[in-house]
Amino acid sequence: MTARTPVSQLAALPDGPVTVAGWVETVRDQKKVQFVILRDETGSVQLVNPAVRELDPETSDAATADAFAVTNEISALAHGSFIKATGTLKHDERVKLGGLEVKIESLAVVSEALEAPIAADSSLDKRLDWRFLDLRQPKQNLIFRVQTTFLHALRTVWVEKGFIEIHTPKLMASASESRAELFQLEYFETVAYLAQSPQFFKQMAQSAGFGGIFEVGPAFRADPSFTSRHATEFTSIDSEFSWIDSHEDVMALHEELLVAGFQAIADKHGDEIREAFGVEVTVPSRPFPRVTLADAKRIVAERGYEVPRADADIDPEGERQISAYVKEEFGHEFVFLTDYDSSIRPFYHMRREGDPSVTNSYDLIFNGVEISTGAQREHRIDVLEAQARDKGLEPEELAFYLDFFRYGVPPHGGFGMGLARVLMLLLGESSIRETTYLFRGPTRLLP
Ligand code: AMO
Repeated sequence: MTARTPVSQLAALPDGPVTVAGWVETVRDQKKVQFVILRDETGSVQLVNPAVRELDPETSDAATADAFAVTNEISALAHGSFIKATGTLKHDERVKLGGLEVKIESLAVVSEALEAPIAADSSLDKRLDWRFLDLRQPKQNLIFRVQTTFLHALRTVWVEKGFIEIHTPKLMASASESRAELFQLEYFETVAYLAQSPQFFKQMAQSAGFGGIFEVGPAFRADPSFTSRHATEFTSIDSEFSWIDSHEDVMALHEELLVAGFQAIADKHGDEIREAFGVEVTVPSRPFPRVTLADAKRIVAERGYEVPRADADIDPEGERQISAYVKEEFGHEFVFLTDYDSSIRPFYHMRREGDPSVTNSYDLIFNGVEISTGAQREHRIDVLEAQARDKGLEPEELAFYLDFFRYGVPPHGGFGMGLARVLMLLLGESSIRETTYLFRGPTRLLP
């Protein structure tokens, strides 16, 4: 490892010699003194050099010659270059940036930068073209530290419950959700499909006797739309577990995970998020409000918004409206929409005992946008086959999946949740393009 002190650790050191390494954020090249703000992945620090502008080779001592060389190097520094500097650390309360300064003794340009093609205020598309430079901004970096904290908190809950982490295949012989939005690719002598979700394989784990499982992995949807909430590849947070009585058990786990995740984010990043994004992280209270889909449509109609198709799912504007209602009525940022009609749910959702026109399922809306779908699954093979047929699916195509239910399977359920959507809505960002490491859409396969 290169010997250097991460910037965040400087505050704990006494005054004395240090080596730091990072990107040149700014250079203030004044006549008598030069300042360089250096940033590494942990923070920024001010480097200072008393400028020596002239050198008399006859009379100057070695120290002055070194200072002269450093002065010239600083004057030539390009924004974004990666440098390593050795010098003397000094704690000084007058220095705005962290009350610290490093007086440079020697400096080396490790990797020189060209002039940056983007700035913080460049268009989103241009920033995505140069995503590696865009991500250097502390605000962008924070998104992925928040993501790490969130997933770590979720994993802690799952692991404490004895859930098993699985990694399901993304190359499949069939569709995993509907035949719409399906990517097909050549696969030797046949064709394969990219997994739209781990749905079938997380249910397989229930038949395999794993009990609770979770997966955080890629999902693919050939969705040609350009909305702020759709990607053709996204990270899906999935969980599935056995021995449930209804979708209420799934919602309870979902709440527990989100409370733990948001608590961890608030504790670790609440201040930084307020400063960088101007939003307050609210840890949701339990239970989250629940509204049936039918009631949600009625409520938004009473608010003056008519959902375009009464027999379909609530549309994005309807989601915004019901969310606004719940915020006003219950002061809550989340709402479970429950009791989805069987006609608009996949064949694998369990239909209600005594009223098969509704399913034991829900969507979770957060700050106006759907982040998740969950359900109790149909585990009775005869009912499952009938429901598949009812949806126009041929049981032969699904033979491998239906087999999971022929050899004894416990009642089970689970959910899938879009990671980038959660982060977008938590941070008040306008698009999942901002909260996805590298966005993939209909016209974006690069970088
Ligand atoms: P669903 O299709 O509703 O359910 O997807 C679950 C969640 O995944 C996210 N999501 C997307 N995010 C970005 N771009 C997309 N194109 C996209 N499509 C979906 C959303 C959505 O709520 N198997 C079920 C889940 C389950 O029942 O366990 C499923 O895939 O946040």
